[in-house]
Amino acid sequence: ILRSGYIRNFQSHQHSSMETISICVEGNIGAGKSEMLNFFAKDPTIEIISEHVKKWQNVNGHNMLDLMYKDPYRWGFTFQSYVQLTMLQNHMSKSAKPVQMMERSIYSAKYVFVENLYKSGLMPSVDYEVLTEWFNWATNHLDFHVDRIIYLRCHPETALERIKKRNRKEELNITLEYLQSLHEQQEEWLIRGCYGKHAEVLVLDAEQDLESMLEVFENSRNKILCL
Ligand code: DCP
Repeated sequence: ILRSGYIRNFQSHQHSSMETISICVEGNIGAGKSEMLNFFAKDPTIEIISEHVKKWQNVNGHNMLDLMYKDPYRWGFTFQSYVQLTMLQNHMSKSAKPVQMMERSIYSAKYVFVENLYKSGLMPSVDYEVLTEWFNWATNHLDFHVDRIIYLRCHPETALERIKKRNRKEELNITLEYLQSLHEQQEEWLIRGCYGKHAEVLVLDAEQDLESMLEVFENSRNKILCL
């Protein structure tokens, strides 16, 4: 039922050429999503929605991201419900430009992070059920669509290397095992389709260094932008 809402949104969009094309960039922590958005930000026909991490680091003075990493069992629900809200705000925002590109989506929040917290015993089942009900309701009743998901696919080892290099203070204790579980969830969702097929998925090999990735973005521009 929850997927039919999404598919309905997706299909109805297919019939309306006037609507903005909505693209979500997905991939593990450290996969290079921000770099991709920075690259496309130079195009005046694309509206970029990023900066989500900054919001999570300062919820009226509270660093939710930090609290979540310090004690996921206590703060996972609070954090993920805030993530869900910020993602919905992004999905619902209207753009005057023909293409809108956003970092992550409400779908990765649920299918990757919430599922992973629950499966690994880091989220009480009552918290999981409440988040699931909110997610089901929002994706079935709110009017937004996603046309394409770009999956920046890299090995968890590569993601860990990049996370260490950028040294975001909340992420110092991220382990390879954690990234492997997130990777598995992404593969379930975007490659094996275990949560249903929502939007068209374009997989890009994100193992390469930044310079090569920028070339990939340039060469795959039309495919990425659904042109
Ligand atoms: N996060 C989380 N739950 C979510 C989404 C993200 O716990 N539903 C966490 C993981 C990271 C931080 O938030 O610690 C930001 O992760 P992102 O992958 O969204 O952003 P990055 O800046 O890591 O992406 P990239 O390095 O690909 O640009």
